[in-house]
Amino acid sequence: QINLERLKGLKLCTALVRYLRTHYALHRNPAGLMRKSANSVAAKLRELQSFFGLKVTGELNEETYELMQQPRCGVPDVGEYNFFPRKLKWSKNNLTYRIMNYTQDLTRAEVDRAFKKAFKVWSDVTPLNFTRIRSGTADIMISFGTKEHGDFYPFDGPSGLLAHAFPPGPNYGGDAHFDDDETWSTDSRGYNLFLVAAHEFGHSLGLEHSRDPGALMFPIYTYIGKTGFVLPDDDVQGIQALYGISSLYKDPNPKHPKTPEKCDANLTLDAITELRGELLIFKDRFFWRLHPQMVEPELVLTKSFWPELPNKFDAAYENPIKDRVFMFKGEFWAMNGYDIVADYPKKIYELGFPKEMKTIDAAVHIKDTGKTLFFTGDKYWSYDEENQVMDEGYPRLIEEEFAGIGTRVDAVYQRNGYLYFFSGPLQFEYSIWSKRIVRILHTNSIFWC
Ligand SMILES: *[C@@H]1O[C@H](CO)[C@@H](O)[C@H](O)[C@H]1NC(C)=O
Ligand SMILES: *[C@@H]1O[C@H](CO)[C@@H](O)[C@H](O)[C@H]1NC(C)=O
Ligand SMILES: *[C@@H]1O[C@H](CO)[C@@H](O)[C@H](O)[C@H]1NC(C)=O
Ligand SMILES: *[C@@H]1O[C@H](CO)[C@@H](O)[C@H](O)[C@H]1NC(C)=O
Ligand SMILES: [Ca+2]
Ligand SMILES: [Ca+2]
Ligand SMILES: [Ca+2]
Ligand SMILES: [Zn+2]
Ligand SMILES: [Zn+2]
Repeated sequence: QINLERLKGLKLCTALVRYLRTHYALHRNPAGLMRKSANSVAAKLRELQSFFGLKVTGELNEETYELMQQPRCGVPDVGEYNFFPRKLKWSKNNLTYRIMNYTQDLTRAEVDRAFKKAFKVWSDVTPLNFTRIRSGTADIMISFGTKEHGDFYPFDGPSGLLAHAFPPGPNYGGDAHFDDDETWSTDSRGYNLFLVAAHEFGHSLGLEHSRDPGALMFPIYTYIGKTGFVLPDDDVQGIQALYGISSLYKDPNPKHPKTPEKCDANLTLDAITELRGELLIFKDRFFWRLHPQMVEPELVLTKSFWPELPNKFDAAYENPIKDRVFMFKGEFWAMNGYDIVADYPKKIYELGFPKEMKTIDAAVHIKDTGKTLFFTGDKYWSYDEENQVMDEGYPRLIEEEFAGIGTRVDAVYQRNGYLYFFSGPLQFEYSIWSKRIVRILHTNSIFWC
């Protein structure tokens, strides 16, 4: 008789071992040494969890399993070549590439354009120069292939591994391979060829994976939206450490987005809300997930959770009675857990705001009164959740009710009878019961900095 639980466990275990072999240099054990290898599996699993900023347990938990399901680059997170102290890089700045063959998903012109644009991402910020050749051997040979495609690093059918590339060197060195079992696109469908290629060419030039979830060299694929791609600061620092800065100033966009540092003394926030006991803290393209039992918050790209939503929010709040989270950016969306509720987004005037009002700075729901407070500019509004109407007599001045918190609120949330107002680098702890500020803290103290 087959023990189903055991079978499921074995399958999971096989998937885990495969993942760790592909991405964490877990070596095959000689047959018969299964017990001994359990330790090294746990050690590699700890490396994986630490790389992605997950809770480091050395055990296959749900969070880790979810991460293993995400589409990603096939290059290891800890490269074999990491063991060599020297950095792998090209010793010349004029590099050639050749497109060996094409995918059926796009026209040839679209593929050519995607690769050209992907090389430009790197040549804009370095002295590197890429020239396409159509015959002979190029430094960077580009091809599409499926399953086993000639280099003993087979692809795996749809999703999972998307592509891989070799670090600089002769022969295979620099070459980039794309899994043709994926659906490649020039937009949000399937996988965006330009985005994946820009990442792979980073490897072709000698970059390894970054732990920065905002970096292009982060191993997990995230579609970042239609608006123009700008190379994040972490990648700029990485590539310039290898090749230096362009002597001719070529970089048209000096604003390379930085990933926020939670302990920055000047940290400011965009929005905060609870979601079923977890705190979501929004900042730029990111949010931190803060579990009550965890000290280390997890930083993720907003787009990696909701590809179809804006990447930045103005305000957010939870209504625990309805078990909904509402997130605002011009319009607003309702979330059921992490799922977007149908029929959204809605216009904010549907809540009873004047039509000319376009943005909300901050919002918080107060359980005891059933009211939601909306802050905008130096005023605030009170919304009756039960009757779904804006209360009479609003807006009022923030100063009148919440003296001392200033004239503008970036973000606010409620916990244990206190409102926590964030304004610039400061946080005001306000007692709902005694109606006064009881403490002033730094914004970053929300992370115990
Ligand atoms: C790259 O090629 C251009 C033109 O072919 C040449 O002017 C330049 O000096 C070359 N740079 C290097 C580093 O070889
Ligand atoms: C890049 O290479 C092309 C073709 O060899 C050459 O025309 C161009 O001058 C080079 N540019 C730089 C900045 O080296
Ligand atoms: C493209 O070229 C690679 C390497 O030569 C080969 O393995 C692969 O089968 C080719 N793919 C297609 C779609 O022709
Ligand atoms: C914080 O801001 C002040 C004033 O703008 C500046 O002098 C200081 O360097 C900043 N500190 C950090 C850590 O960025
Ligand atoms: Ca695949
Ligand atoms: Ca090569
Ligand atoms: Ca805000
Ligand atoms: Zn990669
Ligand atoms: Zn390959």
